[in-house]
Amino acid sequence: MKRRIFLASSVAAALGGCAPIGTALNGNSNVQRILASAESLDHAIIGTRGLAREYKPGDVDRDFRTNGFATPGTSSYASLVRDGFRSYRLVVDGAVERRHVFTLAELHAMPHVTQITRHDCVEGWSAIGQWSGVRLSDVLAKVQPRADARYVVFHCMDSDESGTPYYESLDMHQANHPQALLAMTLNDAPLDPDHGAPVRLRVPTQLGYKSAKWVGRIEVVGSFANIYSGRGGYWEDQGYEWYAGI
Ligand SMILES: Nc1nc2c(c(=O)[nH]1)N[C@H]1C(S)=C(S)[C@@H](COP(=O)(O)O)O[C@H]1N2
Ligand SMILES: [Mo]
Repeated sequence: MKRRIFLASSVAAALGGCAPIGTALNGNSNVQRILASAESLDHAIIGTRGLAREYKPGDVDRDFRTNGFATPGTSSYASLVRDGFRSYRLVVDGAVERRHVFTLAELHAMPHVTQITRHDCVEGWSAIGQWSGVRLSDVLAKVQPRADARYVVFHCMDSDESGTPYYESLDMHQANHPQALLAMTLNDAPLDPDHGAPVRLRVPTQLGYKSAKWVGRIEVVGSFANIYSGRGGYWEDQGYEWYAGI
């Protein structure tokens, strides 16, 4: 894990961020507020609105490796797999006008987009895959984020050895990016359990750890200060940068 953190911060440093300062001062709420506003400045400069490169079918890596926590070993996940995810529900709630619980069929009935993009993991490997699913922005439009909404938090169905769940977050701007998908297929096949079935986030403009697998709930919030250790993601709580733009 130390190695992962080291690699993460060196990647952040290589990207031109001020990782060591940011990490050391992260505990201070005033500093966090300043960093949060600097982050939106970053987006304007780095161009989070810019599009990640899209590739051609011939570029796809047929063997897309898996990484991260093990596929959820819980009995509830096992029963989801057994019934072909018919009992899966995606709860979208929090700072929204109309909380909604989506079935997989409902998600499949929404307009789908397909993109061939590269996934970059901080551990030093990449893979090109063809993903399809619904735009996160379409799902958010359905629930109507309130004026106080600032972040979108993805709660996952897996957890570490001590039982702490994986989670991630994007700000509203990143969440409405046209390439931010709730992916349901990889390389023309329904997402398999190891790649995050039935629904995972795919954010090709950011490092791999942002692309949360096994998403069970999407919570729109004004702040993530009170969610787990308050830094916006499982790995962020261990020291990774929250902003992981490539
Ligand atoms: N829920 C969950 N999502 C996760 C992870 C994880 O451990 N749990 N690992 C992340 C990391 S570090 C990477 S590189 C990618 C790996 O996705 P893949 O297994 O489909 O290659 O998932 C990301 N999303
Ligand atoms: Mo990763």
